[in-house]
Amino acid sequence: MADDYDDEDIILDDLPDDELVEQMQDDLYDGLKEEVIEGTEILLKRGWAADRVLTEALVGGMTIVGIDFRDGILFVPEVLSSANAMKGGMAVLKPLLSQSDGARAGKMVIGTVKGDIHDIGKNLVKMMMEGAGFEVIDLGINQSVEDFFAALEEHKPDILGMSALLTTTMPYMKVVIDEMVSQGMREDYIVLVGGAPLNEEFGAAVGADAYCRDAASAVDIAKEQVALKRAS
Ligand code: B1M
Repeated sequence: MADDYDDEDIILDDLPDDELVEQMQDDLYDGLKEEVIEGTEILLKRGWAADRVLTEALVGGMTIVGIDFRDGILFVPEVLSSANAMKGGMAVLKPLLSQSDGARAGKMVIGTVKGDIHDIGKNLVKMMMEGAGFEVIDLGINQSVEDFFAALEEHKPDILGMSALLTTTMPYMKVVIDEMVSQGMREDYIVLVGGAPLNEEFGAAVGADAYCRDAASAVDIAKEQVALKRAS
């Protein structure tokens, strides 16, 4: 039936790389998890590095979703299914991004701050940090000062990482850092912050050691900061 020509008729494996990436971005947009997983596997089979699949196909697709969400074209349920499709692709990439050569580069506790339930970016940071040899304790979303402090006490990490995706929740990072200062424990930890609405000025203003633009820079900055801390 001519009318039935839709995504089901597309054989992903027959598409050249550029069209496959475009198709995967469409599938992510439409929340088609199985197709996103299949596309991810095909690109890997074709020799793409895991971080390239992540950046070009998955993060690229989610950027388009973000624009249409902002513009009122997509709504929460649709964005949730895109996020679910993205997580499907990320699960395929996880073992590859998390391969490490054994030596522990350091320990990090990370969470999304109170009031905020976005976790895709944080999860990526976790994967990339693990891939670089860090041990990462992921507290999840909606974390209060008390939650962060309990985890610091329990795990004694080198780094506290905080994520926020909302302009309304990013100030909570300062609440956590200020409380660290008042309890005399700020200098015991490297504090790294990240999330789409943040920038370097914000990181400095809240008293973090650094703002991390993306997961790859989080890894570089974490390595640098841990080396500095160990040298001092
Ligand atoms: Co939300 N949402 N959302 N959302 N959502 C944004 C953030 C928004 C920008 C969309 C828009 O309007 N364009 C907007 C915020 C506007 C603002 O604050 N100015 C927004 C809004 C308004 C909302 C709600 C309020 C909508 C509503 O209910 N009316 C609501 C809030 C819920 C809450 O948190 N209380 C809401 C809900 C949701 C969903 C649940 C539907 C879903 C989240 C699903 C999930 O995470 N499991 C969702 C999504 C998916 C998005 C967008 C579309 C995508 C976010 C994402 O995953 N990006 C987002 C638009 C956008 O950002 N383009 C949007 C991909 C990810 C890889 O990037 O998270 O930036 P990112 O992470 C990067 C870096 O930032 C950095 O590294 C990561 C990897 O490179 N990084 C760190 C992040 N955290 C780090 C921590 C570190 C280091 C680096 O620690 C050391």
